[in-house]
Amino acid sequence: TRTPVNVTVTGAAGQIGYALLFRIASGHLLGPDVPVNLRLLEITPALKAAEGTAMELDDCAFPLLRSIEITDDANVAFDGANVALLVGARPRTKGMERGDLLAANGGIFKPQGKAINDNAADDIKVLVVGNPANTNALIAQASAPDVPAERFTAMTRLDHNRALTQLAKKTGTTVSDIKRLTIWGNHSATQYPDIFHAEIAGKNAAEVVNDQQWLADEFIPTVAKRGAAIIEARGASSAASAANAAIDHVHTWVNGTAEGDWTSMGIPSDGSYGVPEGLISSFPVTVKDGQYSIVQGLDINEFSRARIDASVKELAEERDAVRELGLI
Ligand code: NAX
Repeated sequence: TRTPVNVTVTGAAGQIGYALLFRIASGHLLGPDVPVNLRLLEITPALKAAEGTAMELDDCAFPLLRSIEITDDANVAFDGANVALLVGARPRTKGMERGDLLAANGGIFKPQGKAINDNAADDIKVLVVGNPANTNALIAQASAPDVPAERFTAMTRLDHNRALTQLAKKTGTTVSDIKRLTIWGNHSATQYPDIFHAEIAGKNAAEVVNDQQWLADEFIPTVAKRGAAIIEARGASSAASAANAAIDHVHTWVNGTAEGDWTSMGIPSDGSYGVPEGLISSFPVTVKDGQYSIVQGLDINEFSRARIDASVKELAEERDAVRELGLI
């Protein structure tokens, strides 16, 4: 049997945590033959709720779940961690300026980055889900100088999955017919879902759609504003779909992309496609043997260029703001 993998989840008592933990424990994160030790990090007032979730995990008698540890100490939570899902974050509340939001999240992601640096396993892989995810990932990364920078990633897989379904609906196809879709930029309303390189059952997606107005006025805003639409409909933000995307992101990172396809991940830029080096931005990536690489050589048309640049500009502004706050 395989050695158990240590998986740390922060914000474990939150709504995404509740949707995520059961799927990790049942083998969906890493595979049906990989046992897991769960480490749940929460703030002190939420420890009791995390214990309640742990009781339910116990009651599932998952064969792959070897242990559950609950703590409010980041050094304990990340001790020996192989995979870290950073879900807990400070949400934007009414009247909060961007600077306040970034500072509040710096107070969370800076110490967590340091705790990862000091305690995690050598093969640690980090996924930041908590918003603003890309910049929170940058903050954590900056506090973990001993961890290779590329191990810090941010989640745009939910945006990717949202785009897949919107495109399938529009074209009367299924999501499994669609390949090579890309989310570029920030996980925010400026993100750019790109179908110009996507294929639907082997045909170019933009040609199949052949409707620039739908693309600009419906598809892109629907994907980019989906989070707000879910809140409006459900009275609460995306939880199960966000947890599902986190599972997809890590599963792909560990197990690879399918031949002929790629996915979207927020990763440190190496300067590809004019995205300044170091910004954590979403790119098309293939994954093999636990290593991702940016898909190279795509032709970026004017329509795409303007949208990628706008989202990257926002990321650069966020980076400058956290730099000014002394967080990176
Ligand atoms: P909840 O408010 O339900 O849960 C957050 C949990 O984090 C709470 O239990 C809180 O006690 C805990 N927490 C706060 N500070 C912590 C710290 N320092 N250490 C450990 N735990 C801490 O939020 P939920 O709906 O679960 O969402 C979590 C985050 O995901 C939010 O920032 C949200 O904006 C973000 N999302 C990101 C998405 C993405 O695609 N990247 C989509 C879904 C979601 O909106």
